[in-house]
Amino acid sequence: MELTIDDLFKTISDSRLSDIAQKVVNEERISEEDALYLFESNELSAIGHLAELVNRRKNGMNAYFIVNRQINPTNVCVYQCDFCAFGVKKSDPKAYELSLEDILRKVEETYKAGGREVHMVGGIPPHWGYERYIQLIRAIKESFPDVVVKAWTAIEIHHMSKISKKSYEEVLGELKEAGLEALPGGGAEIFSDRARRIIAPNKANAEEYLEVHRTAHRLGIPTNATMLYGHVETIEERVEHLARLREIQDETGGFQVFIPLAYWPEGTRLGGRRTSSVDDLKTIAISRIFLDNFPHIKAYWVTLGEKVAQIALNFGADDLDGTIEEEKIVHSAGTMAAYGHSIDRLVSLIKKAGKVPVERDTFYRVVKVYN
Ligand code: V47
Repeated sequence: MELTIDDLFKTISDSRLSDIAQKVVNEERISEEDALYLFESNELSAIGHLAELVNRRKNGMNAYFIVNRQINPTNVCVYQCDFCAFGVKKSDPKAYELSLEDILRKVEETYKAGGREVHMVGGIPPHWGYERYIQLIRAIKESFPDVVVKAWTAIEIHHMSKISKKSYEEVLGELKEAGLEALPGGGAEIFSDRARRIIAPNKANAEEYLEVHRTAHRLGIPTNATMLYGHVETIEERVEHLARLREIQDETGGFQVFIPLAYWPEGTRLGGRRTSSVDDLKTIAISRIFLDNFPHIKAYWVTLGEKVAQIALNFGADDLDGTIEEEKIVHSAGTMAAYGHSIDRLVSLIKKAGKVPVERDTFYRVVKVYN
């Protein structure tokens, strides 16, 4: 039996938490201080209930997934961020680069299996020219016009702008003309300059990441946003990250979904420990409560694992991402999740979490409801 709001208040003995809960019930925005208080609180169950209240208002009982494929054209990367076990130098024996034929073959496999989204991101190879990024999009769209290409993170867009000496607006305009329809959220990591200097000192900074997204929204390209947590960042820095996203979303409304990404340390230069499930669920739930202007929160099964992702669907999240087929980035860092999932598996995970599985497209339009 589900807890009512009255029952929920009976479980809260702490008056500050009760005030925050009242704001959530009244649909008032919570402050950064409130979010910080929630991160410091041990009342996981109450926080989860509040997040689920917000989620049900927005998404009812629907839990979304997509039939898609991730493609990483290369793992060669000039940046060598310490938290990342995927990117390698060109001389590394693990370095690879897919040919255009390889990429089109992968898209074709997914297309034949009913997939209509390609999520394509990679390293930043020193030897790629600007045109290569554009041509890859154009080639996929020419062969598969009804596949949505969600490609290149803000880090890649910033790099393209640097090597082509074009503005973000020009780069994104040319990519859009070639067929790009959405930007993924990768590359945000953590916006704090202090933490970013430790984990990713060389690539685009927070301002640049956010400006790429703002520009994409202005051009009518929807984007996603992420936050990598559980490494060197403080709770204050997590809240600052969420606050910067909320502020831009107030301006543009162009973000579709927020995806908290739990850090996996294996094989990284940064090392450290895995996040706890309590931290994962709390971060999902607080994100749902704080980001009141984001329509969706993703419980990315690759970083959370299936079980925590299922619980997250009752802690404010409404989306599991997709079938994926061959995730490489988080697998390089030790996740024990599968490389991909069948539609049946995702439908079953969602049903067992008590939600209604809804297959969606990139833009959260309903493709099929699995009653
Ligand atoms: O940007 C890198 C993260 C991201 C590690 O937009 C790591 O719909 C954990 O952004 N441990 C790529 N995470 C994945 C990503 C994503 C995934 C699914 C959907 C969407 C979307 C975006 O993975 C990177 C980085 O933040 N990452 N290394 C690691 N060791």
